[in-house]
Amino acid sequence: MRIVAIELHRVALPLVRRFETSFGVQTTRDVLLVRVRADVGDGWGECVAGAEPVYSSEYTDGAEHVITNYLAPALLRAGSVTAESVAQQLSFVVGHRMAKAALETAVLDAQTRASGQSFGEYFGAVRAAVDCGVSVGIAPTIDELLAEVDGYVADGYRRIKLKIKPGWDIEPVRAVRDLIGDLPLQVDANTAYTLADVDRLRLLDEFDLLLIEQPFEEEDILSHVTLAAAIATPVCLDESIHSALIAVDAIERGATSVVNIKAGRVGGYLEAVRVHDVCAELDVPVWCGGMLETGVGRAANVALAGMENFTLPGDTSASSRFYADDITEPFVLVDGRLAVPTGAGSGVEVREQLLAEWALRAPVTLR
Ligand code: SMG
Ligand code: MG
Repeated sequence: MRIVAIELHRVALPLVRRFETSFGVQTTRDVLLVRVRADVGDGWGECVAGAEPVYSSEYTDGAEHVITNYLAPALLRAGSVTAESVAQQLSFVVGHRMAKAALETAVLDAQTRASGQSFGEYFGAVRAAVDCGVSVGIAPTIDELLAEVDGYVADGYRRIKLKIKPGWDIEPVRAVRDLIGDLPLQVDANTAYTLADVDRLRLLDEFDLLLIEQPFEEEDILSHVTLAAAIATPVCLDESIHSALIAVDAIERGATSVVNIKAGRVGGYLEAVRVHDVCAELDVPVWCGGMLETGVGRAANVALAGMENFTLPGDTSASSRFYADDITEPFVLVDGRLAVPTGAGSGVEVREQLLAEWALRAPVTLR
């Protein structure tokens, strides 16, 4: 295809409840949506970067800057672009995977809409609906945490994930385990611990958790190797996994026995599929992470999670987990699952009216 224009939309969505993690409290999502206008038709992509560089080095304004000044001009100049060519065409820019992923996804959406193929078909999804988990933030009190978890159990979620940090770990996990019985439970530390905490983290073994996600900092594969050898709970990397190459390295070194796959973190869905594939070859199960996506990103995540080796429930919750309404038709949980969209491309439509209503500013068009 030939790309005629690239539109950058900035939209603010209030969260239905505060979301606290070890790196801060979020009450709204400031999202960058990208529309590629091509000779074959349009496509949408969502940039998963947060408003501030406190979770990942990428953040929304930074992503918009690198897209405006480097990535979009390269694709607009390229002449011919396909979803399969984007990564190579953008490889002159180091890093900025979330920004690159947004563009690649928009190109993939345009390409597959034009050919009539769904994202699920393109990725090789083998299931029509995916098991869904929910990620639960740090709460002001254990009682408030239990009330929130109770609501998600009533909604039908098939797995609970608790955010933990030093000072909010053993007690909340014990209370939630007592509340939910044998419903699958896992924890996510978002890099809040150090090797000095190994004895504390070992106390989690008693709660029969599916996994502990990213206890140590992103660059520190070695400490995860040490922890994995010291505790029974499986260690799962999230922030550290920037590519299929790193996934293989971390698995072979014994740092991770389960992998959280997020397309934004690895530079797009094509690389996410490769991470899935290398993990499958190494017999390592994967699950789909979440970045509080709107329906645009959620649709693609659910399609990805339809692949064979996504054997654990993902952070693919319903739109209502974070938002009162969604920028696309909302994703609704049915029996603890979300249906993989079957329409061409991502299979969802951006509601232009809401896009205009929720806009932080007028869209920018790059040509
Ligand atoms: O989309 O359901 C979701 C959020 C899941 O907890 C979630 N994501 O580290 O896994 C993670 C966090 C990162 C998001 S906070 C920026
Ligand atoms: Mg995580």
